Amino acid sequence: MDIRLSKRLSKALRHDPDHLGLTLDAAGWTDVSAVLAALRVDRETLDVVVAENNKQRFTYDETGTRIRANQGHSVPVDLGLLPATPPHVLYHGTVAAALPSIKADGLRPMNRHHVHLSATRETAVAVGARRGKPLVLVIDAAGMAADGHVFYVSANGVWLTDHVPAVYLEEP
Ligand code: HQG
Repeated sequence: MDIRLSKRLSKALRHDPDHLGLTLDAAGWTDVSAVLAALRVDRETLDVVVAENNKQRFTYDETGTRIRANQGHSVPVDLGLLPATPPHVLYHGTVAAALPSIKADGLRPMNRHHVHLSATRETAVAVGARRGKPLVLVIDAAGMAADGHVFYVSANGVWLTDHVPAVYLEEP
């Protein structure tokens, strides 16, 4: 799989469609034909990225003519995700430098639409390692849900919520 192409696709479908002259609809979809032209790749190459991407970041619609990112957007899109009941605990991978601010404010979505949470510690380690020595926070997701916080799960299994108040974070 072409990792560079995957990263360009993430940028186009999550953060900066304008740069390639693409337009996302309200739910984040755009025409596959426009993506192929903008990225100058053929359909087979794109199919491999969609199918083999290690996080299943992209989805074709049922007709195969449109494509979107499954999560991670900074541009305003409504993925139409339905609330879901989370597992008892979820994990968030970060780095020690962020901890004082996280302890004060809880987890914030920062530039994305939601706080991104992982179902496994292993995934959270990988997420944190993007920024340095990974530090994994354990989140009392069941407690949050019981207190009325809403969770969503993206098509590729990333758990999403608006804010994790610090009280639900287990100190590392
Ligand atoms: C931190 C990747 C200070 C947070 C990954 C993180 C994930 C705070 C950074 C997905 C904070 C935001 C998302 C607060 C949160 N004060 N720092 N109050 N609250 N932070 O990239 O979770 O490869 O937006 O800990 O695998 O790192 O793109 O979020 O370090 O699934 O598909 O602020 O992105 O997926 O960074 O990563 P991000 P994330 P993809």
